[in-house]
Order: sequence, then structure tokens, then C-alpha cells
Amino acid sequence: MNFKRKRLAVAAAFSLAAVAMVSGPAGGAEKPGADKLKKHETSPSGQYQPNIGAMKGVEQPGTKPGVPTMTEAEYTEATKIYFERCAGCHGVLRKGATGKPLTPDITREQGLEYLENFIDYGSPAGMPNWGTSGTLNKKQVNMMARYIMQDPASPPEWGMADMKASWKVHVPVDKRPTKQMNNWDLPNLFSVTLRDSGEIALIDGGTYKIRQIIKTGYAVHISRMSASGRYLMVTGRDAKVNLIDLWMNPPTVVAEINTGMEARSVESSKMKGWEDKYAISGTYWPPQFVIMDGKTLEPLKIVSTRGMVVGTQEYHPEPRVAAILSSHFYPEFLVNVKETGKVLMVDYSDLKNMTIKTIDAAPFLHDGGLDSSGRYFMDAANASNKIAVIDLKDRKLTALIEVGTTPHPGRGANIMHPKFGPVWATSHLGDETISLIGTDPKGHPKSAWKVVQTLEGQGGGSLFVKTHPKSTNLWVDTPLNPDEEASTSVAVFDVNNLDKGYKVIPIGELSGISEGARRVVQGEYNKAGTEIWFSVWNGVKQTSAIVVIDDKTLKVKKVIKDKRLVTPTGKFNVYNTQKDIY
Ligand code: DHE
Repeated sequence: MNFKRKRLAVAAAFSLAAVAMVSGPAGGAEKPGADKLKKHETSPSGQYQPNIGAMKGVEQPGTKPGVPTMTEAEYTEATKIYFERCAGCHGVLRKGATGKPLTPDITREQGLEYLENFIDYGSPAGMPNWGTSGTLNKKQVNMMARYIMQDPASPPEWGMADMKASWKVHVPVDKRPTKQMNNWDLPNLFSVTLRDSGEIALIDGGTYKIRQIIKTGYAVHISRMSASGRYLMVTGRDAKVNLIDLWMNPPTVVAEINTGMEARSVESSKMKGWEDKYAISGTYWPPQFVIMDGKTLEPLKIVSTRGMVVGTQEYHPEPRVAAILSSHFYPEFLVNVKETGKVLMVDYSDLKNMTIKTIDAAPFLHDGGLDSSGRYFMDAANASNKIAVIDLKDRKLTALIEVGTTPHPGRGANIMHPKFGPVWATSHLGDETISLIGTDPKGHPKSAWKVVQTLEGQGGGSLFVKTHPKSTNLWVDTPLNPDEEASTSVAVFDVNNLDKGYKVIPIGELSGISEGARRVVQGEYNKAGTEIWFSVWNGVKQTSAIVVIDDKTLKVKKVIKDKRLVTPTGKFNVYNTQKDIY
């Protein structure tokens, strides 16, 4: 493997919303020359996936003297392009997120020609060359330059009245069964995201048969399980949350709600005594979260996340809610507020007199999971290249640990290291490393909250690592690596022989599919921890698959192919998701 080549290519290739686009037009850099530019290959997943419906009905702001005019048709087209291509980095209100701010005070100063050049050529530091790459034509480049000189349009807010209007209880609680009515093996059921069809597939872990396809929100994103293992919650990017009762025959959507216009996360209360009582949905737009009744999704309490950024203590108008995790120590949700870099410990025991403890971590908080003891939240501040460790028992920040470039752990992987005991692993979007962090302050105090070992994987563009308490394998995907060999395969390390390096399992090839990009994404174990499932993620019109690998022999056990498996990505085993096993 040519690691260096991959590392360089990776730095230039990603526009995943999470990857820093540090040098936007506001950077004051000289006009970039085409020779300086690296090829910017955007991947389907590398692009921010907005819910463009959020901007429906947003009026064109009044044109100011001296600001180039736009027709209504141009404004509508430019809004769509902005939300598809730019909002992920520059923010809905253009105040800057991982990219530079593009507010009119800055853009009008820079002027039309300067902005056109930047959009055309991009910048070597990460701004894509939208014009010269052929993504936007000359007219569109000019239109986008004029667009960002206008006052930013703001999508509408979404408060209690909107939520209530969208809320539907299809099966009231007293009409639901009191015991499991189907004969499904629920703990070993997988909920599989069918990203581009806006559905999930419920697949039996024993027979590999698709039991059911359920319609969900737009570009459906993740599934989470309630503490009892009965209710499955699914969120779409359009902030539609579906609550599915797995006890019904067949499992049925019993309630749904729209909690905003853009969302990525949903979770359920897991503290003893509070099982299934509440659900929570965090939104990208509006920047807020809502606590709902866990069995009906009735919205109960909405909290805005707008506020000051850690460190600079400047106001941010649209800090998005990223991962949400449920504590097992207190009746608390841990809410990642991305742009402000704050973790909110939201006490749900008394919603009327609610207390929220705010932990200053680092921007831009994205995803993370629990260590093997369940006491510590290992939380990736991706553009800061840090993992924040939050102690759920003592309710405070334990450490901020420097790792590789743009950590992206998913929920991470907890392995038993032969020398350092329990460690938690993350891979990275921006480089080929896997950082192993000591998580055992009692048994291994010297190595606790330190990177104890750095492994070299196949390359950057990794999204998820995975293991299981019964396994001695550590799996690392690389779906966003520009090298096809890496993006269509996974690396597997033997935890007891980490220095030996990794084996490559060519999942894409093993799927028998020859067309398409065949990105291999997100491993998920079955309940017993004996096999791991990977998605072979292709375009909507192409064949995709799930490849099941035997964890001992590393051989294919099954290839699940079905025309209903449209763009499968995330897979969530009921038991593992319910019990936070990873
Ligand atoms: Fe995700 C988790 C946000 C793109 C698959 N993704 C998460 C979480 C967040 C997030 C905040 C953590 C949720 C939690 O734990 O509560 N994802 C985003 C984005 O903002 C981003 C970068 C761009 C976008 O516009 O959505 C994005 N994500 C993707 C994809 O393109 C992926 C690869 C394919 C897909 O289905 O969309 C993808 N994200 C996933 C998966 C998880 C996830 C499978 C859950 C992993 C887990 O093991 O818990």
C-alpha cells in the first residue's frame, strides 16, 4: 500500500461536511491559480445532504443598493445549490461552520470578481473548484457569487405548534400488545438504513431474510433502540422520526413526528427506572433538541442550542446537534452541540425545572460512544482533531486528547489491548491512522486518557471502526478513500498481534458485484459476536449488497442481495444497539 499517496489524496478529496474547509473566499488569499489546485473529487457521501424542503417558501431578501441583482428564478436555483453544496461547511446562515463565514459584510467587500474566481478555482486548502471541475457552469458561478452577496435567507423556525401539527400516533399505547406478538428473533434483528429510498429494511440475523421494509424519512440516517429492546427509532435527514413497535405482528410504525427540517440523531432514555420513558431528537435546523414521550413521540420540551463557542466565546447562531447518547448513571442525555463545541448533560428527571450541565469540549463535536465500562463518553471533536472524554458518573470533562486528522469513530470500538488493557479506538477521515486510547484509570493509570498506540490502516477516508466483546478483531472501513482498492475493502487487525499489521478483506469483490463504486461501509456484529456485516454501498440504480463475514475464519458466510436493498449503509443490530455494545 502506498500510504503517503493515499494520505495526500485524501486531504484533497473530501468535502464531507465534517472536513475542514479552512480557506474559503474570506481567507484573503491571493487569487488561486489552476496549477495550484488539487483535484476535488466529491463522493455521494462526501456531500452535505440537506433537506432542501427546508427552504421552500423562503422569500428573496430585498436587494440593497450596490449589490448585484438576481431574478426570482436565479435566487431559487442558487438557494438550492447553496444548500446542496455549501451549507454543510459555511452554515445555513453563512456565519461559517467548518468553512469560512460568507456574511454580506465580508462578501460585498471582496466583490463579484474575487468571489467568482474563488468559486471557479477553489483553494488549495480545501474549497472545491466548483467551476473548473465542471460542477457549476460559468453562469452558475456568477450566480452563486451574486447570491452570497445578498443578505442570507433564513429558513423558518420550527416550534411546538409545528411539531404538534406534524405529530401522528398511529396506534395508541392502549391498543398495543402487552407481549411480543410475532415469533421473530428480535435481539438478532438488524435495522438497515436504505439511504436513498428513505426506508429501512428489517433483516433477520439468523436467516438473512428481509422480513420487512418500512417507509421512513428522507435520506434516512440512523436507527436507535429503546432501553427495553421493544421500540426502534429511526430518523431521516428531514427530521422525521418514526417509532416502530417491534412487538406488533408485523412490527409497525406506531408514531411519527417532524422535529425540525434537518436532523441526524435520535436516542431513548436508558437510565434504570426511566427505560423507554423519553425519546430525544437533535436537529441541524433549527439548532435545537426536543424531548418527547418515549412511547408516543409527543413533543414535551424544546431547547435551543444557539449560544457561545468554547474558547472564543463568540455567538454562533446555528450550532447543530450532532450525536446524542443516553447515560446509564443518571437520567441524562448527552447532547453534542457541534459548532459551539459544548456537550450538554440534559437531566430529564424533571422537565419543568430542567437542569442542563454544560461541558466545554472543543468544536466541532460530531460522533462518539461509550468506553467498555460505560462510564466515559469518548466524543470526537472532529475539526479540532481531538477526542473529549466525559465522565458520566462525576459529570465532568476528564480529558481532551489529541489524535489524528479528523477523527470519525462512529461509536468507536472497545478492545482489550494485551499491554494497556481496555482501550477505545477511533479511525480518521483525514489520515490513515487508528488511535488507541487507554480507558482504564484504575487498572492502567499511566496510560489512561492517552493515545497508547497508533496503528497504520489502509488510508484516510475511514468512517467507522468496529469490534465486539467476544471478538479479537478490530475492523476499519475506508469508504471515502479515493483509491478504489481501499474504498471497496476493509482492514482487520488481530487485537492480540496489533504490530503485525492488518489483513485486507476485499468485501466489494466478495459481493460478486462488478458495477459501481461499491463503497464498503460500517461493520456491525450479530448478537453472538460471531459474524460481522458490511454494506456494499452503490448508486440508487445499481446493485448493492450486505456481505456477512465469519469473525473467526474471515471468510464470507453470506451475501445478501435483493432488489429492495437500495443504497444500504448503516446497520443496527437490535441487541447491540440496545445495550451499547461496540
Ligand atoms: Fe452520518 C452517525 C452526521 C454523512 C452514515 N452521522 C452520525 C452521527 C452524526 C452524523 C451527527 C451521530 C449520530 C448519533 O450517534 O446520535 N453524517 C452526518 C453528517 O452531518 C454527514 C457528514 C453529512 C450529511 O449531510 O448528513 C453524514 N453518515 C453520512 C453518510 O454519508 C453515511 C456514511 C451514509 C448514510 O447513510 O447517510 C452516514 N452516520 C452514518 C451511520 C451512523 C452515522 C451509519 C451511525 C454509526 C453508528 O455506528 O452509530
